[in-house]
Amino acid sequence: MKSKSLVLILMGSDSDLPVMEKAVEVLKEFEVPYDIAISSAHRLPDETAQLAKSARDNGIEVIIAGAGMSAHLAGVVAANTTLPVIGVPIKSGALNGIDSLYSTVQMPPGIPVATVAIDGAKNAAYLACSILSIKYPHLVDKLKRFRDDTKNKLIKKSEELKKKQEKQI
Ligand code: RP5
Repeated sequence: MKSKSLVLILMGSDSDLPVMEKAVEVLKEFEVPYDIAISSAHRLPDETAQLAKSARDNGIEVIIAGAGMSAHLAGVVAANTTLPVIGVPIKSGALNGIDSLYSTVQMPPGIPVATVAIDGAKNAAYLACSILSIKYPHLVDKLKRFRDDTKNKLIKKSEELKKKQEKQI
């Protein structure tokens, strides 16, 4: 693990990578150093517990954990660390992510997992940036700029739509 990484991204399988890469894109955009690993709660239980237990000492400040089906990864990670854990339920298997959502979000009191939407890896990364912004003020500016950009793009699209509509009348 790189000592400078602030966010640890974990996923239950390499099949989760296409979704979890969305979190990577956001962290890159915000220039937040991260580490990434495949670590299944079921197939690599000891390794997963060890990663979670050692994360704080390794300089990690937020963990993002994505898994599909009977998704216990985020919960097991949260059980083994007091760092904030953001869970990403992944759409996979016969129940299309409803199973992962319930497995990730329905944690018992005392062991929270901040759960985002099914396949919501982007929001997991934005939330990680928000948490980190408490300690790293430059992230506050980046988050504000990002939201302003999003707002301005939408206003522009709305104006373009209006013009298009007016031409059709
Ligand atoms: C979960 O089972 C993984 O997170 C993945 O979403 C799902 C299927 O895993 P693979 O069979 O594709 O490795 O543990």
